[in-house]
Amino acid sequence: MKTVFSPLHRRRAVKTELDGGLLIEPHEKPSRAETILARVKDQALGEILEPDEFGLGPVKRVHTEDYIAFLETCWEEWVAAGKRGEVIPTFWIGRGMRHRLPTDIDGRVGYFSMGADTSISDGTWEAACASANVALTAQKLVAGGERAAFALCRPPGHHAHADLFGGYCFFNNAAIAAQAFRDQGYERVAILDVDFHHGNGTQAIFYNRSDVLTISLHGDPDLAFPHFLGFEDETGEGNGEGYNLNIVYPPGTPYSIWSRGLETACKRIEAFRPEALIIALGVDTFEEDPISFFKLKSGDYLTLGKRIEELGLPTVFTMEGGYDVDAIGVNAVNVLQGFGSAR
Ligand code: B3N
Ligand code: MG
Ligand code: ZN
Repeated sequence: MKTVFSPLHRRRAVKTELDGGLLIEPHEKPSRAETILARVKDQALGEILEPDEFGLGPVKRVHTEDYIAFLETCWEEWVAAGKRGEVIPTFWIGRGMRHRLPTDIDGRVGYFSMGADTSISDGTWEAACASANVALTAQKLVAGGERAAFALCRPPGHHAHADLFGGYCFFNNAAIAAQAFRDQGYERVAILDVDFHHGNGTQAIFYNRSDVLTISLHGDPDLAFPHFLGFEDETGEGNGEGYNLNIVYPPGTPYSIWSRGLETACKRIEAFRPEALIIALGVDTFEEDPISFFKLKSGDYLTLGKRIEELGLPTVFTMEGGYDVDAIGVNAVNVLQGFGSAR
């Protein structure tokens, strides 16, 4: 399987994450992608390509113009306003307040964010654009006839809404790739999110649509980020009714339980008859992950990859979460090798 990787991910190297009232070293750090790349090389998974440049056209198919413009200039605006630290939102739209985009940078940062966990500094824009290009290049490979491709995206994407950043995400790489398939004539596309966290951005982007099926398996949002979306009664709206599926699990969930939801997801995908599949691939379901609470083991990721391959669909894997850096390479590449081994 070919891997698409951009060294520009290194431009996203923020120093802070607000966690438990402290500014800590971010969990989402450059060594994550470097460790996965090293494992791809070590295992000779296949050719490694740099992404093509697609410009902002495909990004604008998913994200709003005002949000994209904000992301492009927010660091410069922040610095120009005399702020001394990294961009961290402080103020949000509270209940009863107006959804009106302010001029002031503090107001704009709050307007376009879902939390204070995701700092922004110099280079975040370049890395986010490169990450979208990585996903689009993998999509192009698969549309061109490759059975599957691995988009080694960093920063990740599945929390990003059309006009919201947070959960370490800026552009929704999986959604951008899915929309690219649609724009190239694919009638139905499925997105299966196996990251520990709910793919809230992906759900929201396609919630009213029946052409992109969105499924996420994740930690109960009653107990875990993103806290305010991802419950099982969210099934889609309007034309999209029945085209969103959330499967939630409690702390301590092992693969033997998690995989029952995977079976439900696979059955739903088969019934949908998609022409392409996107896997939002997070490995923060791992038993040693520092911010999550499932109990998957490294060997389970081989089994997961094999089950995805059995769907028999052209497949793009977009990298999402996973914070045990010592294991992230083995676990992510195990999914891809499990996929390869089933042929
Ligand atoms: O949820 C957290 C969080 C949970 C536990 C932590 N511990 C135990 C140190 C620390 C943080 N933070 C909120 C931001 C989480 C973003 C999740 C990103 C992700 O992987 N999405 O798929
Ligand atoms: Mg998920
Ligand atoms: Zn995650």
